[in-house]
Amino acid sequence: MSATVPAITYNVDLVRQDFPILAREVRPGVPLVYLDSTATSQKPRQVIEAVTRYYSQSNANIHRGIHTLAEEATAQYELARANIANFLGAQTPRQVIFTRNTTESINLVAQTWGRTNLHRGDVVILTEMEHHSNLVPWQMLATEFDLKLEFITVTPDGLLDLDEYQRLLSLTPKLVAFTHVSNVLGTINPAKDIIKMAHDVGAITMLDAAQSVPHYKVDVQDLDVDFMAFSGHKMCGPTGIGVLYGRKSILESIPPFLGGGDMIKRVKLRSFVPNEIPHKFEAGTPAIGEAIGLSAAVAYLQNISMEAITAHEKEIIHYALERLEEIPGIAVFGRPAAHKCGVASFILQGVHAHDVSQVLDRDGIAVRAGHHCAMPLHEKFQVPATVRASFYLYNKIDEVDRLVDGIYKVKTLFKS
Ligand code: 7TS
Repeated sequence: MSATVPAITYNVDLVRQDFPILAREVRPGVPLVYLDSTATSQKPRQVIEAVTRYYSQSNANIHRGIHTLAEEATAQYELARANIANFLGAQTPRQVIFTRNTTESINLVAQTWGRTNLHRGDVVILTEMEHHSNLVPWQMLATEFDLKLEFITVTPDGLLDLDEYQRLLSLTPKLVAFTHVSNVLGTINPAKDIIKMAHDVGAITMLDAAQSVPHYKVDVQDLDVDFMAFSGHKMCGPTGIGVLYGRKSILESIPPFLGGGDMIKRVKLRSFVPNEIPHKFEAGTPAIGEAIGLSAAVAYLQNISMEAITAHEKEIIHYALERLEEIPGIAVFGRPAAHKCGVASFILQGVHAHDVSQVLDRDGIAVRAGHHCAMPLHEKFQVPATVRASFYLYNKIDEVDRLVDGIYKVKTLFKS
């Protein structure tokens, strides 16, 4: 083994104590090595307790009642919105719309802004590295409105080809929608530049931040982005809660998404007047406890500091890439390491990704195998499936060693 173990100053053992699930054994005597945070992160007790506290102390429906519990629940839900707006650097909490997840946030934009602003023949630029969430909603719209979808290609190193992007911009697109960080390659895209270039030709921008907001300090005003989507469950928060951030003037100008209670100011039998933002986009009873849980997750991450989390993950991924690349017959996707966040997707010669994952699971190592909802990207690299190990604030260097030992076991078993 030639890789050097980095000296980590970040106290990962202390962080791990906050996550009850990390203490469990997958089977008797087999501790959990959780390397699947890109799919969903684990939850610290601070979040679990915030949700429990809400349901045990303040549970009521919001924006409707004038009794004490309803007022408490409303105040906590709106405070959660304000905390999240502050975390993102938004100008006002009214720019934070609660949704179920990234997928719903992107669909909201497609069905509201998209349906009112895109017309026959309009160009929408996407990339070859998108998660299906940022492909299918636009494909659905493209079929209905006869739009032209164009794609920024991915280089063999797993980067976006920005020269190609520059060429595509001459088509004067109406929208550029792209992922901040690839959930397969770990590539961190130069979002600020991509957004500026889009604005220079008058396009609106939509950023899929599902894999960036949990790991980096993301400032919406610095990025100058028009729409941004992310999920609570990938950033230590509960499932069932996501966010759509939007530029205020655009949110005010577009129609509502779903119809029902809360999204209206007045209703007559044959017509309605929509509510102000953000309520205009939040029809029906929202995920109140989950929004409060997400706010606790944001507070938890801020307390550690996003910069410290980013630095920790960088050390782990650099070590992981060094160690993985020592293994004969392995191919890791998406180098160079400098552009990577804590994601390593690979194939092992002669062994199907699902078999790798299954054998690793016997040793309690949770990785993901498949196309990771990025089938076009896998087609591009001509592989049906990859194995993906992903790292977050609670992962340790010795978990990388256990992964590597596990892969050697797979190789022995399959004689690869
Ligand atoms: N965009 C990206 C970049 C993602 O990684 C994901 C989820 C989504 C959108 C959708 O998020 P959701 O919360 O709406 O489902 N990515 C993954 C993954 O890589 N493995 O499982 C889910």
